Amino acid sequence: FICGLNVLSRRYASTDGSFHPRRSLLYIPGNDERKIKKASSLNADIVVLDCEDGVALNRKKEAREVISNVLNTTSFGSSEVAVRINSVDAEKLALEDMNTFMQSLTIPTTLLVPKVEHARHLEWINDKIFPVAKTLKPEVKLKLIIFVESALGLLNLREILEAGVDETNLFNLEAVVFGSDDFFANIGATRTHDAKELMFARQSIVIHCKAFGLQAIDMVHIDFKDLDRLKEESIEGARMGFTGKQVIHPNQIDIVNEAFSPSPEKIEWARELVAAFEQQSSEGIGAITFRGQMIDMPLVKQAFNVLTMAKATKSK
Ligand code: 1VU
Repeated sequence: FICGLNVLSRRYASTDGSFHPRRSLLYIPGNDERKIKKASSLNADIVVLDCEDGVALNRKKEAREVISNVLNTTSFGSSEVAVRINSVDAEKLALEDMNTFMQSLTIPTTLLVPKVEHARHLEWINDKIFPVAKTLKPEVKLKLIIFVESALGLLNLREILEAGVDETNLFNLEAVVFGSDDFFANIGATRTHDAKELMFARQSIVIHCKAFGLQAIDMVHIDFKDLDRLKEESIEGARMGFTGKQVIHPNQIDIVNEAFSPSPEKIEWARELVAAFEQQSSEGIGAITFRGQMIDMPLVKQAFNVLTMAKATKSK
């Protein structure tokens, strides 16, 4: 049993061994200081200061300066603070982003890298982007979150993640984000209300992430005034196995946090199941029943995941 728990505690773990829930991942354009400052009073699990799609080409420099300044002067409470740099394809911009942030007094602990399509992109990130961090801040091992936003990225995801979780990397890969809008454009799909045209891609991302012990972050709901659909889509994503969802507006945060948090009933179920499992296995009983059902290890693991998430989000 203990062995099982050790396996579980490695899943989704951070560099420091702790678990960071990322139920809601809030984007803020990096050059919009007003919105960035507002984020410190919001309840997002992770705040993403964006240098990529949320910022026009002629505003990139300004965005870097605003972000560096804000990192040094603003507290974001219990929210994790991350920066989305430009993509591997925009090599020069990505390196300029990284050089600026690593010279800040306070550096972001988590980097988001968009549009990853090949395992060699991960190698480039490790060889070109992270050495900047290693040189300038040798004491910190940064966390990495990557985006899948194209057919090629999805097809190559297994090799990408194999390269990503290599322990010799300079970063700790923790999550994959589904970049649904670029994905739509890339495959030439037409968006429908219930997004059924994305179902295969979403399931595929969940499965790849789970196979490598990573968090899976679901698509963004861009119609930010339609909160009813956001709720449905968030519940659906959580049921599919996603661990969080991207958001673009403060009004989306609470709905998403709730959908990706275990309910009180689920927590009670998990507590009782783990207790029953521990007691009955200590008595040497092989076939274990709980509430009339047979318990096996996958169910115990599920229960343990529920308790881990409940503990991590308790104070939020
Ligand atoms: O009441 P206040 O004036 O103090 O605040 C406004 C507004 O500033 C604030 N707010 C935000 N604060 C932090 N982070 C945000 N993302 C954010 N969005 C808004 O909330 C108060 C109410 O805002 P509002 O309802 O008047 O909305 P706005 O017209 O100000 O803004 C709407 C947009 C959509 C422009 C805004 O929410 C936004 O910029 N969102 C992020 C967009 C983005 O980053 N897109 C790229 C990433 S998503 C992606 O790549 C996949 C498609």
